Amino acid sequence: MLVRHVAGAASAAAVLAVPFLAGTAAACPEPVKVHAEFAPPEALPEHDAVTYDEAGVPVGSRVTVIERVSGEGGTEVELRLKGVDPDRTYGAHVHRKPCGPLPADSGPHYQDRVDPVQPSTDPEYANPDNEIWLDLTTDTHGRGGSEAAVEWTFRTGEARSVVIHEHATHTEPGHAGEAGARLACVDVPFV
Ligand SMILES: [Cu+2]
Repeated sequence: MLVRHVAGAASAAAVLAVPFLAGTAAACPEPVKVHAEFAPPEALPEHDAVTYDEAGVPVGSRVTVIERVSGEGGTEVELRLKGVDPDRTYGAHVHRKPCGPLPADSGPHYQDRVDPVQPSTDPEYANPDNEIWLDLTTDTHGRGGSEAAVEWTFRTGEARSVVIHEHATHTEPGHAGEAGARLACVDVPFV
């Protein structure tokens, strides 16, 4: 299930002293944390995490995503997977749209500086400083984790999901940002 720490903090601020709390909330917001079990796409929209490839990301395997925004205007995103293939490298990125019934529904990668040419495969834009890349390699028990840190924050409402891909992310011109099929997706209310 989705743990909306940030939503709770926001509504509490709205009920209490908004002018006083607004400043501190903006400087150091609560982390956004999502912890969910992958389910078939038919489970949408009640479920926050869906798998399109039950061999690579089994139903019942688990995902955790944590976003922390620093006071200096940077963003850290952490991804953890549990119960997926052992000894395997998965690609993973923050995408712009929510998960949907189809793998393509999550849209393109979120980019700080948006490439005027889409789909973006130019390393000038499709790189881990301008996007959030969360590739990870699992251990023998099918657990893995990764972390990305960038010096910018998301435009509100424009980063909505993390997509788990088939293999590691390419970096070469013409293929930068590609990581094969979209195996699974988890909705995250990034701020
Ligand atoms: Cu992706």
